[in-house]
Amino acid sequence: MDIKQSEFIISAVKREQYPIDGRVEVAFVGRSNVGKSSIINALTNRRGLAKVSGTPGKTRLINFFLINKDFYLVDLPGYGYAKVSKKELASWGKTIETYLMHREPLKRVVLLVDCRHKPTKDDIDMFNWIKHFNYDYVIVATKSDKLSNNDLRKSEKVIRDTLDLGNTNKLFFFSSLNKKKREEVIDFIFKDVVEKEEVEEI
Ligand SMILES: Nc1nc2c(ncn2[C@@H]2O[C@H](COP(=O)(O)OP(=O)(O)OP(=O)(O)O)[C@@H](O)[C@H]2O)c(=O)[nH]1
Ligand SMILES: [Mg+2]
Repeated sequence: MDIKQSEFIISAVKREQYPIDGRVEVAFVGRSNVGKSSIINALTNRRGLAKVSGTPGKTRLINFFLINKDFYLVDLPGYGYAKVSKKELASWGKTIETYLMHREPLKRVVLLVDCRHKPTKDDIDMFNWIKHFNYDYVIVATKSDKLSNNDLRKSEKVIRDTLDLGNTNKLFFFSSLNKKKREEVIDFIFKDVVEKEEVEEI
């Protein structure tokens, strides 16, 4: 599949603001600064669709993007940013929890981890949460341009071991900078959850 069309729909905090048209949703989660906004822009080929910033904690709301007029890509606020106040942290947790608690259209969660670091406790907590709520998931390791092939192999082992992934094919390395394997990562993330459309196209 390809992403031919994408548009920003709404920044939401409360449930009442979420789309109600029942279209399938794929949500992106990860630590602040992991490269969530960047990968959204890389996959949609839209430079400024999601705001990228060197300052962590930029995305505080739940952003809904409509893709190919068919399904939603949902950008959740990043976690693990040390400098937020307790009040902000509580409000972040509530925002994410409210969304993940019972979100019927949500068909898959994409957990992003930085390939240069061992997944943090926050990453592991988030991953356990996703599994607890029984969502289907895939993991994308970001910023792969920053490592040599040798270090990428080491990183893969660390990520697989830390998240206890075994040899499942649920892990993919990507760089939003060089966008290598863009088509493959799009298929990896979206294809089987939005497959209905593919079948109809044939
Ligand atoms: N080298 C490299 N840098 C990247 C890549 N992806 C993101 N970055 C950089 O990492 C920083 C954070 O990127 P964002 O996409 O804003 O990260 P985010 O996860 O959306 O951050 P928050 O919105 O704060 O949660 C920016 O300086 C990006 O330019 C990548 O694939 N390679
Ligand atoms: Mg962001």
